[in-house]
Amino acid sequence: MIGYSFMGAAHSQAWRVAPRFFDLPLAPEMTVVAGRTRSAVEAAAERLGWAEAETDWRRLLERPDVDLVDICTPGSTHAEIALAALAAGKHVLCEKPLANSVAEAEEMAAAAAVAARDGVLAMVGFTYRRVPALSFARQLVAEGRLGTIRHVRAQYLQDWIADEEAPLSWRLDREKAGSGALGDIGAHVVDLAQFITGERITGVSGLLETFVHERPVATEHAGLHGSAGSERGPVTVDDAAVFLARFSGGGIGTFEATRFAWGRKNAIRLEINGSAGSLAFDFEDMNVLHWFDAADEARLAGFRRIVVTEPEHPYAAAWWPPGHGLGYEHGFTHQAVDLVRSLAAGEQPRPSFADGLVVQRVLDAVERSAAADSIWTTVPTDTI
Ligand code: SOE
Repeated sequence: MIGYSFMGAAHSQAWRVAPRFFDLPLAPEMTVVAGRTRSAVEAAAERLGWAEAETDWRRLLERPDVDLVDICTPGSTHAEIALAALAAGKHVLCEKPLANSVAEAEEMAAAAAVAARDGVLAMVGFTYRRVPALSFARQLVAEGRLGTIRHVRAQYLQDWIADEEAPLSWRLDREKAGSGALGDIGAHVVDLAQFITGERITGVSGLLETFVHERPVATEHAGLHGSAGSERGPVTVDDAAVFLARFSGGGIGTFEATRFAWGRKNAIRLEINGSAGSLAFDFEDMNVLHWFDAADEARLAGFRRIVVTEPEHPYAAAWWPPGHGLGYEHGFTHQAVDLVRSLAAGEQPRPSFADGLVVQRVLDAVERSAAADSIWTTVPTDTI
């Protein structure tokens, strides 16, 4: 694994727990973790359960006892590491978004397609696909229970930079993160909307805004938390993104991504209306999926609150008795399980790098649309 902060910790937990709860055809071994600072990476190895620590990720690629490289670093490093790992014949799991630009994502998807011919496989970490309620939502849509998709309403709302004095973390630096709320969290709902509906986004009209242009520079590595000194630096990404979308099946969508929604901590909210019914989900109540069936007798009809913890639901049988819900980390565990099973079977894991490129193209189209301001129509605000 390369990187050991928030995502590195989540992935480490998944590698450790996956074989304890699921029957896996291969046994994951947490061989070595890489990071730049010796003392910090050694402490992380100890804390997260890795056997060894390295300060140069390239050395991981030379080791015959490394089969899979798990990339948990900022987006600016994904392309270089993933391309080198695939060239070295290592399978790759890469955190989202796949890259910081469409050009990088195209190169990565092309390299992954070539590597796959030799059985070297790559996956991108859109983990929320593996929240049981969201996997189940996809099943319901695939079974035709929603009919033709008319509306997708998608939001990803957080509040960790709503405080204007929150430190300037790497996620607010375009060089490192590629974009702001759009790529960091908007990418997840773009992927989920397409995953659940089984459709593609074919066009967008976007609006991006940066509310706070300068923040105190972080005194230590700052992720979602961290402290800052008196020096200030520029925010170079969007703070919020909204966009309209058209879907390949004829439906339309509205998307919103922001880290300025006070009180919303990790609210991934999806509502999908089809010709035969509706689905609704909120990650802040992540074990529940709401389903409305338009075929129900009118006097009894209403949204059904389905607690997605029955053994018949995706992934649930491996865990606790019905009603004893799962949490954020379990999506990562399911990702590890599915990846190991795909590797053992020699099958392409999903989401593939090609799926990551699909998301990257949507993000890029939103940015281009927002920059062009082309279909934005100004409303006169002068008083009469
Ligand atoms: C920060 O907004 C963040 O950690 C994202 O980077 C993750 O992708 C998301 O799952 C949780 O929030």
